[in-house]
Parts: sequence; C-alpha cells; structure tokens
Amino acid sequence: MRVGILDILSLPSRHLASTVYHFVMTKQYASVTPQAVAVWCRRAGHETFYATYYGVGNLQRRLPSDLDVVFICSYTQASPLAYALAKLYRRAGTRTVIGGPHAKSFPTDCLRFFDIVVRDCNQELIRDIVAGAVDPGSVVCSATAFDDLPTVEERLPEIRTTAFFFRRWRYFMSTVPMLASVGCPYACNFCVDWSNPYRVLPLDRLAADFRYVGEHLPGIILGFHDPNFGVKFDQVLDVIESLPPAARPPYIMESSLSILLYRSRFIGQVGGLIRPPFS
Ligand code: B12
Ligand code: SF4
Repeated sequence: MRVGILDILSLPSRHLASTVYHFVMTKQYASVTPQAVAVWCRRAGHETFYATYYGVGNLQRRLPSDLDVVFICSYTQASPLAYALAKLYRRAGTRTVIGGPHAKSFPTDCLRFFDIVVRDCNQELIRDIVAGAVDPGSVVCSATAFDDLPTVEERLPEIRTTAFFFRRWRYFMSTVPMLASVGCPYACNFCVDWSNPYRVLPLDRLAADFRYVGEHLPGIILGFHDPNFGVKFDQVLDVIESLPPAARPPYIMESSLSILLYRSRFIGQVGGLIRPPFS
C-alpha cells in the first residue's frame, strides 16, 4: 500500500519575515507521533511517504496524489488546510485519516471531512487502519497512548526531512523530536491531556537514543515534547548524566515550574548558578 503522512505545522506564510521564520524555526516543530506512524507503516511493509508543511511552498505537492491512505496531523488553527486537503484526497479515492491535537479536540467536526478520526493511537491501531479494518465514519482510540516510540535511528529518514535543509544540511536550530514520557499526572480542565495517565517511556531506549545522536548527529538539539518533563526529572537526568559528556547532546524540554521547583537536582543546579559552591 502507498501510505502518506503529512504534519501541518503552520498556515501559509504571507510575508517575507514569516517565510524566513517558518523556514528556520517552524520547520523544527515537527510532531513526534507522525514520525512514529511513518515508522510503523514502514515496518508493516508499506511504501511510506512522510512530509511536513511549515507554511512555505505548495501544500498539495508535499505528498504524492495517488496514495491509498493518507494520515494528516494538524493543530486547530491550521485545520482548514487539513480539511481542504482531505477533500482533494477523498475525491481521488484515498482513505483519509486525521490525528493530532485538532482531532483530539474536535473529533466530530473532523468527521465532516475525514473518513477516520484518531484520538490516541499505537502501532496496532495504525496497522488496523491501513489494513482497512476500521470502518469509515469512525472515531477511534487505542486503550492507551503508545509507549514504544521508535528510536532515533529508525526515525532517521523522517528526522532528515524535518531537521535538515533539503534532507542534507544541518543548521543551528536542527532539532530531533523526542519523548521521555507521555501523559500528565494533573488534570487541568482546559488541557487535552487531562485524562491521559503519566507514564515514563523505557529509559534504556532513551539512553540508546542519546548515544546514537552523540555518535551520528553530534551537536544536534534534542527537543523533548513531553507534556510535563519535570515529573520524573531526577530519573531522566540520571540516565543523561550516566553517559559520557560526548554522548550528551544539548536538549530542550518544557515543564510546569511548580513541579520543577520540587526537584532536588533542579534546585541544586539553579542554586549553583545563583550561589557558586565554595571549594
Ligand atoms: C510538545 C508540544 C508542543 C511543541 C511541539 C509541537 C508539535 N508539533 O508536536 C511546541 C513547543 C513546538 C508546540 C507548539 C505549539 N503548540 Co503545542 N503542545 C505540545 C504539548 C505540550 C505536547 C504534545 C505532545 O507531543 N504530546 C505527546 C504525544 C505522544 O501525545 P499527543 O500529542 O496527545 O498525541 C496522541 C494523539 O493525539 C495521537 N496523535 C498525535 N499526533 C498524531 C498524528 C497522527 C497522524 C495520528 C494518527 C495520531 C496522532 O497519538 C498520540 C498518542 O496517543 C501539547 C499539550 C499536551 N499536554 O498534550 C501542546 C498542544 C498540542 N499545543 C497546542 C498549541 C495551540 C500549540 C501552538 C499553536 C502554540 C502557538 N500559539 O504557537 C504551537 C503550534 C506548533 C505547531 N506548528 O505544531 C495545543 C493544541 C490545541 C489544538 N486544539 O490544536 C496543545 C494541545 C496545548 C493546549 N492544551 O492547548 N507545542
Ligand atoms: S499540567 Fe500541563 S500538561 Fe498537565 S494537565 Fe495541566 S496543562 Fe495539561
């Protein structure tokens, strides 16, 4: 089967300044799940096409037009683009599937334009969708969010597409999307993750990814997409600090400050900055 995966990261650019911004920054906002979907489809033996749209170039030309199945991921602000594209693919006889933040927030609305709407997913659910085991008109959800994110090595073709210029050249913002955990222990009533239980992903895989990046993509930034990185701050930092300095690429993460302030390691580091230890 010919399977396409498109991650829509922006509305079209309207002036030069935003074109430059999208080219340098928005390009690096690629989500982690569409990359996992691409790997899962490849593992199942499908011919897989993965692309992102970051507001520059022709949206319609990001993927081939003769696909059997197309997965589109979008946040709500960019959803009109996803809807328009779904109409074109539907007309061409392609099975259309939407996942990501917009699908999670407005599944019923998505059904107006897409055959299948995915809330949470894992490898098994994606395999069933591609195999045609899910009826059109369905909103589907795996029992839990996935906890087996494909490694950086497996995602390398997708990472080259998003992090590099023309799949070849790295630049100062080149970023690999990562996850050390999924879900969140809190339940803020405005957040899509309120009902998603917190789970740490396998730490040995995280260490292997750090080692691989240190060896093959030295200096590239690891961008953690964990909704709340700070929950197991010390355990994850233990993994990172157990690696030799050369295998520790720079990384970015986000966390609620209230959680972070309770982490001993974080306090130690900030304390060290404010008041250097006496020797
Ligand atoms: C990490 C993150 C970012 C990162 C990475 C963005 C990215 N492209 O992934 C950065 C900092 C760049 C970012 C930016 C923005 N973000 Co943000 N971000 C998040 C955050 C904290 C975690 C998302 C995540 O990766 N979780 C881990 C994955 C594994 O879980 P998940 O996203 O729930 O995905 C599950 C399902 O949705 C599904 N799935 C996800 N994608 C796909 C794709 C396919 C094809 C399929 C089939 C399934 C599927 O499978 C997953 C496992 O079950 C969420 C808040 C949250 N707590 O979820 C907000 C969130 C997604 N962001 C949001 C917003 C609004 C933005 C911005 C528009 C902010 C702004 N004004 O600029 C920008 C948009 C950037 C962009 N171009 O995408 C909103 C989206 C709301 C909506 N209805 O669209 C959220 C939900 C926050 C909120 N509560 O409002 N964000
Ligand atoms: S702490 Fe953040 S990720 Fe967790 S439920 Fe609240 S807003 Fe969502």
